[in-house]
Amino acid sequence: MQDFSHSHGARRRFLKSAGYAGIGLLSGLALPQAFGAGKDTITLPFGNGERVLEAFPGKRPLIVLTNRPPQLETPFSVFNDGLVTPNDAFFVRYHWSGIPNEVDLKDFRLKVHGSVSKPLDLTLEQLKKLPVKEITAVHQCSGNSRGFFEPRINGGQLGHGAMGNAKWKGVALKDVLELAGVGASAKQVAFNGLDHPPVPDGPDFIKALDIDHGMDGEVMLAWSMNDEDLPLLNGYPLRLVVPGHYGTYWVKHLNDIQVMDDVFDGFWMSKAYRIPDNDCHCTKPGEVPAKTIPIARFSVRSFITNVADDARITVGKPQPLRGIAFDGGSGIKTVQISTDGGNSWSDTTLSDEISKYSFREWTGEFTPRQPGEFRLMVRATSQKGETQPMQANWNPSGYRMNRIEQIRVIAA
Ligand SMILES: Nc1nc2c(c(=O)[nH]1)N[C@H]1C(S)=C(S)[C@@H](COP(=O)(O)O)O[C@H]1N2
Ligand SMILES: [Mo]
Repeated sequence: MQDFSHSHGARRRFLKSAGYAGIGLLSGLALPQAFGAGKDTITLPFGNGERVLEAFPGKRPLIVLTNRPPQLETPFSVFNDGLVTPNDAFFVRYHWSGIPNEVDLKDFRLKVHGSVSKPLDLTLEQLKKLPVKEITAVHQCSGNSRGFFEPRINGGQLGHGAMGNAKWKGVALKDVLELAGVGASAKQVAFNGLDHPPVPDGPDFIKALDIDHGMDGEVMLAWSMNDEDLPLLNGYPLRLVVPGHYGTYWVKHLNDIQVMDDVFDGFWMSKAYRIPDNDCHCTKPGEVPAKTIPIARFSVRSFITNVADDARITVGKPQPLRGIAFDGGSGIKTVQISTDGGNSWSDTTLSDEISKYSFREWTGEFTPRQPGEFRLMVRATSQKGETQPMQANWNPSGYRMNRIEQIRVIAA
């Protein structure tokens, strides 16, 4: 098994090697059923954070949240390897176990129907004849980093690895909808994929966007990710890409688009993936929000990627710092670091913007002047003026986590 968390100096998670689990077995302890026995595991930095690493088809070993359906997290060290997340390291999330094991392009059709004058039934080849578009954009699950909320919140206990940045290639949803002739009365457009619930009364995973959003020219139907076909687990052969918006809208194995004259009220819009309708999209822990709205754009975030928690650094020697920042599409204005608990902040240097939806690289440095423990904090501000809070904005579903991240280093 490839031990990629050691592929460079920095790591953020602690890898327990297979050998470590093996020691228990050899010493005759009753460990055959022990967590991850015989497998590589990784420990996310919160309670019950032990996870197995496993390689699913088309993927390198990733952090397993669930096996059926596969829900896989990207080890954090990958985000220091480059600004684009490799396909084989990209996270995977599904709601239902009825996922396609293979898709034959001979049989695949994209249907566009509902409030349209010309319903469509397109092969992928036909779809590819429309003008081709490309965008580099972050894809992130609403529940990314949920495991860090306190008090803890039900749902997948994710570290920071349910995000990634890729170059998506496909066609504009607008071009497809125009080809189908969208009715003037259309309100929303709903998206369904090939996967299905394993039980008859489970609500199929269907998501909807307002028609104006669907027609903005940015929402895409993508068949390619980083210049390759989509990996099966990331939605082959076609998925929705909704730049700046949480992954819940990025419907995979997309084969059905329905234009609607009403607001779609299926479970995954009217009950799930909703946030408190207030400025912070937050509540006091345990409180039920008075009113909720569907989750939409990413909150602004930033991370230090090149220094691991508890790294040893040298007094008087500049320690290079590097990381990533992104927001919901306004672009990153500044990334600042603090080494004094958030009392003072200094600007870092931003690298060129690949796109306003992409990870943006920042670089800086820190020179410890005396020995001891330091906390390095990183904070991004978007072009819209949105910034990151010191305390997480708690909400009942554990979405939009974007508290200021910090790393402890020890200078000697
Ligand atoms: N068909 C289908 N599409 C889906 C989902 C799903 O369960 N089924 N989950 C959504 C959610 S919540 C997320 S975060 C992303 C995950 O995309 P990925 O697996 O490519 O990372 O897919 C979205 N699209
Ligand atoms: Mo998600």
